[in-house]
Amino acid sequence: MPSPKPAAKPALTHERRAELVREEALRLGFDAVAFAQADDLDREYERYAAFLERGAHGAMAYLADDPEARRGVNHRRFVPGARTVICTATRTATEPGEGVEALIARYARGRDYHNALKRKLKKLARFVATLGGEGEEVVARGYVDAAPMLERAYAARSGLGFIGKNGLCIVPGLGSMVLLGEVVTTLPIAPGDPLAERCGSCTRCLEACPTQAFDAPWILDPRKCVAYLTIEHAGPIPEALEGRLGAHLFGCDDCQTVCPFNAGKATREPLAEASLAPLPTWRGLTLADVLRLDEPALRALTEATPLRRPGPEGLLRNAALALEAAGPSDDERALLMEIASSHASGLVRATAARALERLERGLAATSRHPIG
Ligand code: B12
Repeated sequence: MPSPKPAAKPALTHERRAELVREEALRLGFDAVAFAQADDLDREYERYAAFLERGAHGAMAYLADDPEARRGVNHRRFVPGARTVICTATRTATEPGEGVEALIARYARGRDYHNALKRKLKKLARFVATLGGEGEEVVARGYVDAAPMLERAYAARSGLGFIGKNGLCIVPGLGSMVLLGEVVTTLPIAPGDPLAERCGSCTRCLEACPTQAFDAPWILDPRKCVAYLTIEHAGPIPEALEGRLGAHLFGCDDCQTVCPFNAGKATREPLAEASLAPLPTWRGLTLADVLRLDEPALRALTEATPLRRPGPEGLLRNAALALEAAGPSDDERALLMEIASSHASGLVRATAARALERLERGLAATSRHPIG
């Protein structure tokens, strides 16, 4: 007798898939998840094209490479037949921090997030690939940060959060101190609805920016943004901005710390993604300690963290400017003088010399971040 045919695997509804993926994403340690259709971007792409047209990408040449990829064609190159973008948010540190830690953007106080998030997105993609119906081959692939994808645009379409006037994706209940990551898949999943923008008449983020980097609400000029200048920009900081960065060693959260949606979110509770927890190293250091470190020591200290990106010279340049903004003690001034006259790096020497000159002329901008 022929054996009975196994019953065909019934296809899950798109809504059920959304429930299952949400459960799995939260189990894997993502803090929020939502679903967008993998459609091409239209108005968001136009904003991005205008951004390139203005030259706002500055030295971030990779943003201008293959611009079409950011319209959405990238998904179809790597995930032909893509139907859904699964958008995730992962909470970063939120607390003000101590010592030099307070001068490092919260997302960067732990280990480099790219590897940890990629691993988890891969796991989520593997799970998504099991949700197809009978004979339905599902392709799913993870993306985080570096891929040519307008991550905030899909996050907004999915309803994961809304884009605030500071340009950041604000997730209800979590705020904006989150990192985004996506799984693009051929699996159709019930999409979410975009959220209404909730900034109202508030403009605190625009006013708090130390370099006035917003041309208008939602429109950041990265070339003036402290995050760009301290992380992406090599060489001397442009003259008009050099004395205005405030006390920041790496990145800047000023447009987030003043945001009412982040109020009350500062907590030392363990993060779902443990690798983002602040490394204790930074807490025990002062800017003067950092300025006394040589290249090998700085490389060792920043190993496997986002602070690797600007390199030792870039970090020392930032540290000299942060010390200027923090208001140096007599000993710290003496250290700046020593650096200005004898540091091995010409960039660091010249930056310290200009910082001292501004201090002498009483031009240093006072810090928004007293170190303590
Ligand atoms: C390049 C880059 C930067 C550059 C340029 C930032 C910029 N605004 O373009 C610099 C170095 C300055 C930077 C800084 C920061 N970055 Co960054 N960055 C990126 C990256 C790699 C690409 C962004 C990009 O394509 N920019 C081009 C512009 C045109 O695209 P867009 O910003 O997505 O465009 C949106 C806005 O223009 C907005 N918009 C424009 N006009 C209007 C008008 C209206 C009415 C509305 C509603 C929206 C709107 O809509 C667009 C689509 O959503 C993304 C990762 C990624 N692949 O997306 C991370 C990313 C945006 N960065 C991130 C972070 C955390 C930061 C910092 C907070 C880091 C820090 N603490 O120092 C700061 C925040 C600065 C800020 N206020 O935006 C996170 C943001 C998470 C979030 N909650 O939104 C991302 C998504 C990385 C990640 N995977 O998590 N970043």
